[in-house]
Amino acid sequence: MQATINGKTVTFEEHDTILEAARRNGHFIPTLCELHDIDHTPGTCRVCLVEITRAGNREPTIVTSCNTPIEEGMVIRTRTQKVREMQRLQVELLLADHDLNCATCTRHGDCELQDVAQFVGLQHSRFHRDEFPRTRMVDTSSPAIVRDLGKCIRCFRCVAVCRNEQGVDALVVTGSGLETGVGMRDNLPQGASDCVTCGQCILVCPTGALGEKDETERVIDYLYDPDIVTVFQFAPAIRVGFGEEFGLPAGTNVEGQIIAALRQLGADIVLDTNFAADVVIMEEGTELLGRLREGKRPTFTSCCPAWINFAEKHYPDILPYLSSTKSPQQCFGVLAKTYLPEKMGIDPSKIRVISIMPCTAKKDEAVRRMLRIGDTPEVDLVLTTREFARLLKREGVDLRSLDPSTFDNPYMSAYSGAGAIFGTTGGVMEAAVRTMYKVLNGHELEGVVIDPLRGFEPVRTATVDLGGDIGTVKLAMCHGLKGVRTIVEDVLAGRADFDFIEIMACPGGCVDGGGHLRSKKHYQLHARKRRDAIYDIDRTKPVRQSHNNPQVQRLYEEFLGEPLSERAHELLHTRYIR
Ligand code: HC0
Ligand code: SF4
Repeated sequence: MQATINGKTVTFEEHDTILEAARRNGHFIPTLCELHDIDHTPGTCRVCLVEITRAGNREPTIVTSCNTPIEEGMVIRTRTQKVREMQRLQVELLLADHDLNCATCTRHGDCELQDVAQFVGLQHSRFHRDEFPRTRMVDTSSPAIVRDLGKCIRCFRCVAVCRNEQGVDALVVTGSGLETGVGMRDNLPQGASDCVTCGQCILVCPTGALGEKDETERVIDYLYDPDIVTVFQFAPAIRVGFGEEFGLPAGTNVEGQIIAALRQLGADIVLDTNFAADVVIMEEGTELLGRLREGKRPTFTSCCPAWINFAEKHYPDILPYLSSTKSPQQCFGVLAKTYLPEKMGIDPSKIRVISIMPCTAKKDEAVRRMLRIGDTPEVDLVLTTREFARLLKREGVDLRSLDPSTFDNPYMSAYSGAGAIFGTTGGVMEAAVRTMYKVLNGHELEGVVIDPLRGFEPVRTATVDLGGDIGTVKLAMCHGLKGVRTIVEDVLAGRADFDFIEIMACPGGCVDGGGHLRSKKHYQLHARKRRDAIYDIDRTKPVRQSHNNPQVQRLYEEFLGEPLSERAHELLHTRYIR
């Protein structure tokens, strides 16, 4: 089937829209609401206008290309004067109802609305108001996410991703006509809503309407306070996603540059969440073996905080099935304020633990009331990948110009390949198998990779013979909360036959977390490359099992005793709220 776009013949497939055919043939049409990766074409922004003349028809008409099917013999023009004028007017109208405080917006220079305004050649906005009326609220009630409705252009991508990709359905379209907007279900503030703070809505927002709660100012306070000892940790997935913020190819491992950047910022101690991931395996693996011996099945992993929020808010009956082991972020925090000061002779009250995470829900986790040591939070502050980039730019540090550095702390920085693969889906499970096998059999598992647990399918399963008194176990991994809903309902209804289930709330796991860099016009663009980079780290690590991490062995010998010891229980395990 053929049509013409701007005088060139294009071929197309049945059910193609004009926009799809144009894209496939290299013709750019601006859009703000449409997002192909999540099959979202609400037609609300109306900037994808084109002029068409249907076969056998002489009169051209203007249509929105995202939801108009292309037809045989159709003549399409994307750059006529009329199209350009109408697109420009449309963008002017969008800006008339937009808080244009661009210089103070976190999306400044990285905003799809700015891009489109440039594309249509808008040099003056006739309807601009110096003072934007504050009738549209800013919701700061969540510890993790800020919604600034003055910057919302009603594309409804966030509603679509929350409902269709995550199955949480916390966001809804509110009002009608000029009052149309996006709100939380039942008109609740975000902090009191069903939102689980996964941050997937932020990844698709074209403007600054959705973002994390920015904490860069507080980090700078800590860094320049001579009485404070700053202890930084960064998550498994950060090192393979952060380079993109500075223009490096997706999947570049910038661990060494991150260490160097933190030192240049003035960090006192730079450590690694991956070390704590190894500790988690020691605890969670031991806990799992105990539960299997007691006939308790299945056990769900507990390291993903949006999953914990989802379980608590949406399926409280599943909570008894969750591992009690804290996440690596929190195990790190508590050890950095107990074990580390004991070893290094530091006053624990001076320590501030700062995490760099590809995740918005980690902010939520850090303020949970059961994750405190007395009055002090285990983790003082969480920066997303995006905030960490903002911090470096604010402090004038260019990641690309830095020579890679290495960790120098003998207590909490070494990690195994098992700790590294936490950052991608199936990694926690694979890491646990490596250690449980050794515990049960006294020798290492041959061939440490468990292929069925690797991949991108939303649910993956494997049957593994662990040997010893446990024998064969059935494992499952599920990422993306829509699939999680199904698996949880199956477990509660007695329809699921699994021993251990890994859950990651974000589709793709932490390598595609809601705190990572946003890809304009795409959702989950770089997950594959980031995941492959994580597997490369595992492959090249001399130590690939958590129990063989010498710093983990030292932690148990000198501080914790055994996994699940009284001290380990007190520090590394938690409970959930019904
Ligand atoms: Fe993850 Fe984690 S693996 S949740 O995705 O378990 O954020 O990267 O830091 O805590 O380690 C995120 C990533 C972490 C934690 C670890 C786990
Ligand atoms: Fe929905 Fe996640 Fe956004 Fe909350 S953070 S509104 S759960 S997509």
